[in-house]
Amino acid sequence: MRVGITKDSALIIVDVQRDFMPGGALPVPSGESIIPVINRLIASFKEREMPIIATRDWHPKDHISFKPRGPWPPHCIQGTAGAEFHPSLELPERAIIVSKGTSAEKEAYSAFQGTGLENTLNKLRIKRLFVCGVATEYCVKETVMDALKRGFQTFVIEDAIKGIDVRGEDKAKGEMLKKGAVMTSSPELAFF
Ligand code: VGL
Ligand code: ZN
Repeated sequence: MRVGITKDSALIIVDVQRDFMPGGALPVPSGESIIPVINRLIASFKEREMPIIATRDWHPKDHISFKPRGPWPPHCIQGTAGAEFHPSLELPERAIIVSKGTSAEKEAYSAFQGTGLENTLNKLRIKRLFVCGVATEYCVKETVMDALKRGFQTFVIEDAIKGIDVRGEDKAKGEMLKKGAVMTSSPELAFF
């Protein structure tokens, strides 16, 4: 759907970190393919001085989501190379970094969970969120669901998200649509 990026919009880039990209601990297949698209989005938002928020999974080394307590291999451990943003991601200096999953005993897929993100967005008078990143089935979906619950108009940029597999991606997209997310793509965005 054709969508206007108005002055009350922010870009949210979910978890574009080394560990979620090929070669990392928990890779999204071909995850790096969305990075050039995200870099163009960053340039467009930056040019217009609109907020750019980059989330990162930022776990302590004994995080509850790690095997055998949880489903995942250790990933995005605070301060390690795997937790760094991918080197190809062109994050501007003034990007707002949101760290999540920072408590050992709590899983947090959503960027709104225990981060103060809602407060940050309200202070900036943001009403519309444009979401991209990985993984569609986990952190992208949960972030979108929480944004909708909190009353943000939430747009998912389909050519700038990537999931683990097609079935999971389709299911996640269906769930997001059902709750009111709007699916769009980077060529359909019109900046005002
Ligand atoms: C994620 C699995 C575990 C994600 C984070 O960013 O989607 N997935 N932790
Ligand atoms: Zn994680």
